[in-house]
Amino acid sequence: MEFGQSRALFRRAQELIPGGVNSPVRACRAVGMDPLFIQRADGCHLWDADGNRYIDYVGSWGPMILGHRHPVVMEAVARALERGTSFGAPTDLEIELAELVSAAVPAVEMVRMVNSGTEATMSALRLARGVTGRDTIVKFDGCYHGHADMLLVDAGSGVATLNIPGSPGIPQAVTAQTVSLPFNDTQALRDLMDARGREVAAVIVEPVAGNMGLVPPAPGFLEALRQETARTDSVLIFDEVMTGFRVAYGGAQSLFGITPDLTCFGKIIGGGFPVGAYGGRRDLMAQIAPQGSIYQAGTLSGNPVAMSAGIATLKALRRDGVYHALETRSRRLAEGLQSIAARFGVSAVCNRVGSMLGLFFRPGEVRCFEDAKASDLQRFARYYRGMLAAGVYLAPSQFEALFVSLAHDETAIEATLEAAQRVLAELAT
Ligand code: HOZ
Repeated sequence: MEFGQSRALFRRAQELIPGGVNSPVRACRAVGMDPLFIQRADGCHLWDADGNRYIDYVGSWGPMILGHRHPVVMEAVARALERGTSFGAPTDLEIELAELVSAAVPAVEMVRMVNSGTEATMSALRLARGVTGRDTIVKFDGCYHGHADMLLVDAGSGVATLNIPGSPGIPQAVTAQTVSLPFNDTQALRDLMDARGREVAAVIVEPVAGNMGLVPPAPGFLEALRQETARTDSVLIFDEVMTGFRVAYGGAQSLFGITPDLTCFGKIIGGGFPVGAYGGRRDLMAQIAPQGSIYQAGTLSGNPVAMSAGIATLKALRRDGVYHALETRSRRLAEGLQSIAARFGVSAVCNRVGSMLGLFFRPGEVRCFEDAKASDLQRFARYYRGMLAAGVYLAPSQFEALFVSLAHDETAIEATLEAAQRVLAELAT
């Protein structure tokens, strides 16, 4: 494979853009490569600037659940563009997307559109602090809720990938209000809430952790979060930026049967455009300005083009058989990867919930960030490079998830497994 065009673009990018990228993980440092510059995408495929074609399991880090350039999304966007690109004023489209989200996720009685998952989580936390009059927030190690100051504590995603202990520029006084506990450690949560529950404004969690690789909730963990927050009158926030409309149409909360007070969304609800949202109990959401006094705003919030893409995506996901198809293909991929690794004696464990997967290069279960961090990162990097050379585009970090889309048909899944067979055979040697 030739990468000359990507290399030239990367050189140019580094002159003006820090690290040559607009988000750190995609710089591919953890896998010892330079980033590929993408020229176009279609279905489950990406083409880089040198014309190399890949089967794409990044899917823009989650949003592309229908596959790239899905006709219903392309048509909706084209129709929206006819009307104009941004008005900074309400449109019917915002109501339609809000109705779709609320119908899918009954815990969302009211919802506010924003522009990213980061905005959604920081706004939900401001709301929780505002309504409770408390300052402390509880999160879990290896979960990543965007890059707001108070949340960059033992975080996953790029913070884990680049092994950043805590970012300069964040006042210690801000992170002092954040407690981070081990994911899936129910006892640690109960102990904390026994001791300090009445100081806790909110407990925020990725109900399925997707930023330390993929780590499902242990039985009883989410139930304990619900019980402890209810007992201490603190707010339970599910960060469903990745899992919303992904692991089920109603998100992880419908899959696991737990009702949070607030939910954050992003990725899929924007259909590939920059959208986030937070919503939940009416009595809480009614405290947001201008209905209430807790302030949050945004010029491009509810952008009509982005709303149209989100509406088209959610409507397409409502069709019969969609989540069954995602489940079947994702199961085949996960089981295939696991059995190929076993056949070649490569210590690896594949976690999966619906169409989100993580292959960790280590023996035994991965239940928390400490487990994930004990993976063989060098081996992951070799696997990544091998798969890329075989035409499979994965997230360039052990601490990110893989996303299967409806465009990943049997041919794509089997081609991926054939590539994995060659690469894992080589890794075994
Ligand atoms: N932090 C996101 C993934 N979990 C986005 C990474 C990127 O866009 O580079």
